[in-house]
Amino acid sequence: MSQTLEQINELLQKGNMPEVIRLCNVAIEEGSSASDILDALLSGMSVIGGKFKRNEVFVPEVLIAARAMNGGLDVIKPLLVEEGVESIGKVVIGTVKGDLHDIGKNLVSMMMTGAGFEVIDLGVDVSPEKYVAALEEHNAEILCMSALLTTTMTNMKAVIEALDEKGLRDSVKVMIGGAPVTDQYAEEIGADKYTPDAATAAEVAKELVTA
Ligand code: B1M
Repeated sequence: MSQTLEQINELLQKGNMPEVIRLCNVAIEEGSSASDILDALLSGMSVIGGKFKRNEVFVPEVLIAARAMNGGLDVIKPLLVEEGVESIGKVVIGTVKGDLHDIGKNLVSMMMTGAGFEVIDLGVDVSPEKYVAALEEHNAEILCMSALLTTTMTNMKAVIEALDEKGLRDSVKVMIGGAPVTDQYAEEIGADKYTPDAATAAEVAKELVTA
């Protein structure tokens, strides 16, 4: 890892958003690839995640690290996203109701855009009604839901039930993901696909619309 990438990793852990943003731009000028910069950001976030788990840091520290992470992601977004790609379909994405974690969801959103999808990002804490309304408004082929909490992943099921009630279930492919989510859970709630990471999610979505 270059010195700049190491600094990005360390400053992200300290939650220093302005410096993370500056150094991401420096790394690009130095010729680092977007995926190398993403690795540096993710590895810094993973250190914070471990410390959070062991009660060595608390919510405020995690929150400022997450802000720095999102700041860095914004810088590399144009590099991750291929320009001038014709839309291959529409994706509605959001983090489920009660859940405020958005870093993974933002990554999925970027990868989907990069794969050529038009992405309608509903943000966090998205109710079943809001997902349904967005699918109806945009006529999207794919719905992606993210959940990071064992207590909120159950809301994915509520969304699928709402789609059923509205008669929309057969017109949309439902993809789910997030740390506590599994293949088995996808099967249990009747989702079409679980994917473990953002890059795989984009690949699978492409397969779904071209199948
Ligand atoms: Co939270 N938090 N958090 N947190 N937080 C976790 C998730 C936790 C595992 C930490 C821990 O205790 N070890 C734990 C959950 C425990 C559980 O339920 N089993 C936890 C907790 C408990 C909480 C609070 C309840 C803490 C509290 O208040 N006491 C609280 C809940 C708030 C709420 O949501 N209502 C809370 C709050 C927060 C912050 C606000 C401080 C902050 C979020 C800031 C933000 O997102 N803007 C935060 C963070 C940052 C984390 C950790 C440290 C990091 C999550 C992250 O961004 N990872 C996390 C610990 C951890 O995961 N190690 C933790 C990086 C991201 C790239 O990974 O989101 O997994 P991830 O996304 C991956 C894949 O999962 C996948 O792609 C990405 C990789 O390419 N993916 C998808 C994600 N979504 C997908 C959707 C798809 C496909 C793939 O659709 C098709």
